[in-house]
Amino acid sequence: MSLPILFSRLFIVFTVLVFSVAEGFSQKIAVQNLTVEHLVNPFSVDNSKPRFSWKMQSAVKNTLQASYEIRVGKNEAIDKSRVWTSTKKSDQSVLVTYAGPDLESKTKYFWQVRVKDNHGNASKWSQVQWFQTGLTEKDWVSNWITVYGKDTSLASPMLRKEFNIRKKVKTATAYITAKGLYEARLNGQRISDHYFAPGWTSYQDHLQYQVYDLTESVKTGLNAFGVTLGDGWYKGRIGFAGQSKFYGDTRALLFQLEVVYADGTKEIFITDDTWKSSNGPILSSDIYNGETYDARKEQPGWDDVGFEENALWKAAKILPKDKVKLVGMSGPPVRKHETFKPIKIFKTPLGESVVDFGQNMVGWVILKAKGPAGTKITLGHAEVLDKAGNFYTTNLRSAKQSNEYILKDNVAQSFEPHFTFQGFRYVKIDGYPGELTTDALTAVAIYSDMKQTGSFTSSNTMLNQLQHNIQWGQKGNFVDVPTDCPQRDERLGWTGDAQAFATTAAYNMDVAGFFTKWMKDVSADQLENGSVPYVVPNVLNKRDAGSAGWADVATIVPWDMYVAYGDKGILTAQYTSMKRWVNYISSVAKNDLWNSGSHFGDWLFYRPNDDNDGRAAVTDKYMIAQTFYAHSTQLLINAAKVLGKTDDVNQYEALLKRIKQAYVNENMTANGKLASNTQTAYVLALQFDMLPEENRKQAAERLVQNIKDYGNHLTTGFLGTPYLCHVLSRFGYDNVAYDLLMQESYPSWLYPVKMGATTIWERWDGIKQDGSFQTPDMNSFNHYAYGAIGDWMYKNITGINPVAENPGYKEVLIAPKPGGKLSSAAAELETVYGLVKSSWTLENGIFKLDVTIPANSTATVILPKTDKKEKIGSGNYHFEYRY
Ligand code: RAM
Repeated sequence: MSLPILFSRLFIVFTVLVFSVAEGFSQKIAVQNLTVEHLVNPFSVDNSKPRFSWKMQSAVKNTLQASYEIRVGKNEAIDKSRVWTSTKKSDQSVLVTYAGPDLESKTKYFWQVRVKDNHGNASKWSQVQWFQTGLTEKDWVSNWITVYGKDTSLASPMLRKEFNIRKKVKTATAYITAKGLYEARLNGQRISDHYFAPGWTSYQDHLQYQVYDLTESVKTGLNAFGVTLGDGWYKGRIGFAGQSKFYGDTRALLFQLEVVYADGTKEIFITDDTWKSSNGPILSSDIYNGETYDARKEQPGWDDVGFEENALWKAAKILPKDKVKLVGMSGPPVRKHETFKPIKIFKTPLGESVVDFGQNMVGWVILKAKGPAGTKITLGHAEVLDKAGNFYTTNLRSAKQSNEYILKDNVAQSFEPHFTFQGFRYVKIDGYPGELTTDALTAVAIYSDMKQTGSFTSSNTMLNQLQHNIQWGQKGNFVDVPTDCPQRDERLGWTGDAQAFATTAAYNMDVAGFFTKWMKDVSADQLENGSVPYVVPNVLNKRDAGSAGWADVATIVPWDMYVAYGDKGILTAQYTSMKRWVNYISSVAKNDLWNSGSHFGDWLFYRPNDDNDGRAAVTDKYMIAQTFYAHSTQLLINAAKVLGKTDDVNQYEALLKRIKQAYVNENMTANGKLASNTQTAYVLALQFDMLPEENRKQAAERLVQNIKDYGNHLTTGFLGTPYLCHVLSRFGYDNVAYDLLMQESYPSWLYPVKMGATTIWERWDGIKQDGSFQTPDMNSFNHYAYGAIGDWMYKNITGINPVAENPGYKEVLIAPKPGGKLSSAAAELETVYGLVKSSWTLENGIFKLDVTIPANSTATVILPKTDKKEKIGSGNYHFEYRY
């Protein structure tokens, strides 16, 4: 057969199955990656009916789970300590609900699972994993304590206490939380690698506690606990109005250590007024401003046994009981991640000593120094250098972002801050004794411990840098709460940014737990009338709420998480909040038209200055609001369908029809032109199906014309941007979507890349073409919103799509769309079923596609440029044909 004939038709050259079988397994299938409530071996499960997930590994193609058997017991010998077994013919392997007898609080349960597949293979029992239930209200027997007198000092108080562990220990478990932040130490060592505990929640409503297994760390006899408290979000500066003490003015600690001795007896150690407190080396520590640390004030041994408390150590004070609800962790803790060494140490034209770490990141610098006592070293942090190459901090507004270390006598010391973080690539160092070498400096990135699940690469290096920037925008702004920016005096949970970026976030990393936690805050901070704040946790004014595209986070994120992770539970948990938000809009709408209230609109859209009136890309805010009214209503209907709420489905379907009709009456001419003739107007109208079927094609044409009129540039802001390329693709304009994506001149996604960005910028032109900056009032260089294009890249370039009807990638749609002169692209996504891969090359007119689908999942592959749809099961597949 000659080559042309060979390639004349589509055919599958070969299908190989690559599989990995865990060492020691001779079985064809195995069960791995066990999680409970999205987390690996969680410590504080509050859900009385926790949900179990696992992944199947199979050596056999087209594998589905046919049945499972779960068992839960009270110790590792599960069979002998069994509390629940469930055997079911079912292909469910994600979030299977516990249905045994009531679980006891503060108890560790062990579990494992085994499965059979559709080919008659059986797995062995999985490894034993566990989960621990949280404390109930009555389990808390400890007291909130604070410092002696009033908590007025800027310094971080240290609290200490020695405990006598009288006998051999079976288990020792510490439950800790704080108002403010805490760092806990036992016998001279930090007890965990968590940072910023207890995390930021809507503190007026609920506060998280952490659980630490200290069985291996406590010793028989005396043990010393030392806990340092920081201001954090609770008491420090928060919000851009310069306020502090938003949640309270008194930092406090709640600590409970529960010991079970080997002989079965129990003892509980608590915080009370026998604890002592004193100030130490942290003279001040503030999230925006940074930390001042005076090593001369260290009290060596304060966190260990045998320390002699001098007169400065005063009895701690017990605080009255309060009503704050204590909850377990439903998301991951913040941890340290990548470290960076300087790529350059240099002097700026102004003579500043500056270090370049090569990556705009969030975290801090670990500094080594040695010098005469009293030497003060200051580390300033900046994201960028200015046009002249000098250190630039004006865009930080009033955030000082600076750490100060005061040396003790001539010993080598290593410093890092405790209760603050900085957004930076460059560090300016003043007062360093001796020569500054790279050895003295290490930058460390900190963020919520989300596993990376996605990767995307292509033959275009600028596109790859864009993907890198999107991922670093996510890392820097997913520090316990999804924030807009991590560096200036803001760092708030802006709801609009979070909703815009959520689907992209769920490709890059496992954000199931992260958003589960934050959505509880969205519900908690929802106003009585159902409106949703601009920021969550809400530290702005109560009435700062109800902006279209921001408040809709209440419906958008739960739905996105349901689709990405197959988590029906988040819809159940958020349903009331979703409905309250839609009902709020209805309550302020007149004749089904939402044309009141204050809205950010298509925030930071392109404002051309060469236009007649400079308003060509302005989209009417109420017109936008109406599209989000429809979108939120649609998502509420979707959720109601999943949850079987038929009455709601009917009621809101009728409402949705009226909303769309009202939109058309108000905003569309008889010829189908929209009141605002902008990209965002057409994008939102098409994305949310606002227009009658017969008007859509021409609307898409107008959108394309508008893009052409701007010389293949986008003009969209925060609300239009996430959907822009999706709408183009949906209406057959992949080529135009690629033109926008590959556009390197401003405004475009690649313009900042060309300007050397290592993260996503807040504005399309944070740094202008002449090297000058946009207004310092609002010019973050680490802001993920425009990174929402990542979703389109995964879904369209490499073609990895979830299928909402069968969420969590139980069913996958692989529909790659080559274009943009790319000769290859590849993406991987670790889903809740396992690894999905799609990679293609297009060379010499031959298109080759490799696809991997995990066990217990199926896929449809739509091969580009053919009408061919392939239904496939799990396994690895190769497709190849002339393109
Ligand atoms: C600024 C930031 C933020 C945005 C709000 C409306 O604070 O740009 O990202 O959501 O404005």
